[in-house]
Amino acid sequence: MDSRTIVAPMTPAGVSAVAAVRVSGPEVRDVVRALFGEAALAGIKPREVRLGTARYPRPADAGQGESLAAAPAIDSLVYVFFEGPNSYTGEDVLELYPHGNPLIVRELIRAIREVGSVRLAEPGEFTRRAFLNGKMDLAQAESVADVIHSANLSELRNAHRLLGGALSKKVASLAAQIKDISARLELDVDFAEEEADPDYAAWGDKISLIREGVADMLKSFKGAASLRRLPLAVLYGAPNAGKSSLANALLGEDRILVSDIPGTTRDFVEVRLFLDGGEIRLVDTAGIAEHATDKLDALSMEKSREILEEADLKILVDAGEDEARGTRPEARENVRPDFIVHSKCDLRAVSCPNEANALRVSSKTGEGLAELKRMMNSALFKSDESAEDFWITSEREKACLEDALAGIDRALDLIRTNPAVELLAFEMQLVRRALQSIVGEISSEDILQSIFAGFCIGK
Ligand SMILES: Nc1nc2c(ncn2[C@@H]2O[C@H](COP(=O)(O)OP(=O)(O)OP(=O)(O)O)[C@@H](O)[C@H]2O)c(=O)[nH]1
Ligand SMILES: [Mg+2]
Repeated sequence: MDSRTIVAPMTPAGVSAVAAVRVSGPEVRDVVRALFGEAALAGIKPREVRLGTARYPRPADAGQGESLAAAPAIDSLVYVFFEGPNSYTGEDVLELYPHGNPLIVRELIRAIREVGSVRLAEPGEFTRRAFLNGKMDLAQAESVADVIHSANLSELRNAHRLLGGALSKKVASLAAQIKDISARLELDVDFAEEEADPDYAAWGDKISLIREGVADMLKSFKGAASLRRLPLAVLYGAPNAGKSSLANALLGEDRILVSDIPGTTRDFVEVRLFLDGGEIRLVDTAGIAEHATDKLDALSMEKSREILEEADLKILVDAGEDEARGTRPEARENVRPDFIVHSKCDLRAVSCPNEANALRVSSKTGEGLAELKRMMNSALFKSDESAEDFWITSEREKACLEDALAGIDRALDLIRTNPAVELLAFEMQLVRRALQSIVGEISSEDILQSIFAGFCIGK
């Protein structure tokens, strides 16, 4: 990848109030001149918000007499110039905020590409340049993608912690401890003749402590599969218990068919619900009766059972009919509920108490709905972890930590056999290198390629 000036839209294609386009590289000043004229370039100040009319650049061979004002306008827009190294990428950067019409964005980018040797940016190329120019380390660069793709508040907080350098700091501290151990080991190598055997037990204790730090980080790993998956809450219970009515009431709209005929819902119905902590999948299932009335009924109930197996939160909707029949609702299909909703409480007297894991709710009057949402939120989204807590999300970082851990275990094995100090020093070197590659102190072109290829254009 070359270091030519790059341009890309930062916002998705579509109609919006405002769009954003970013330009980065050595020819940014030429772009300002071409779009806004010589006077605009002469008066430009870094980080100053300006309003201007961007015009199609004049062809290089245009006569001197032609004024720039004669060129047709692309859009009147706001723009900001950042002078390197004080910019996102560390290079000169121009950000433009035209009206959010894809046609304008396309024309603007086309015009910018006519300047010098400006080309379209590859996915993630702005962030890649930020890394190469020392604006952030590799772990932070990877967390930029997490910030963009976080699906709920706790993921977002974690991504911000990583971007703030939480992982980088921890890695740096472990690498420093290893460096310290290595230095002492080397001293031992130098004075091996004069001194007694090295104190292997003391080395072992120190290395074990480092092992704990590495193992903790590894344990925290949550891969993309678990991250991108929205939490799943499932409503289940007897036919006619009011499950679909409850799903509608939670959504605040009549999405799902409701009737007083038991067996109204056949296929399970999935909707998206926004809770305070983020978006979840809410599934309304077909009622599970004690006996299926026909083949279709049996199939519906089978589907309900299947989706219950995947659920993060199983909410039993109980209208009190099981109780009236003398069976326990909790025993329904042997599925243990995480929570019981005593539904239709507007129809019932005090027969349904509010307990720790149960709630009186009426889809008709709205009683208990806000409380139910709060409870679903706290069950599905972990509330504030301490500020130092974070989890790692990158497969690459996980692999580096696994390498480090394997090296540490080899070192600990060696210690048990009273080895030559050189061998131990060598293993610790490898561990340190594995840790350093997390933040990109040691990285190859292939690794960079695979990391930034997963980014979106314009980031
Ligand atoms: N008064 C009152 N009636 C309710 C309430 N919730 C549901 N109902 C009524 O109970 C009947 C069944 O409601 P549904 O929401 O279709 O029940 P369901 O559990 O989805 O039923 P199936 O899909 O057949 O398993 C309908 O006539 C609803 O109007 C409530 O909170 N109060
Ligand atoms: Mg239903």
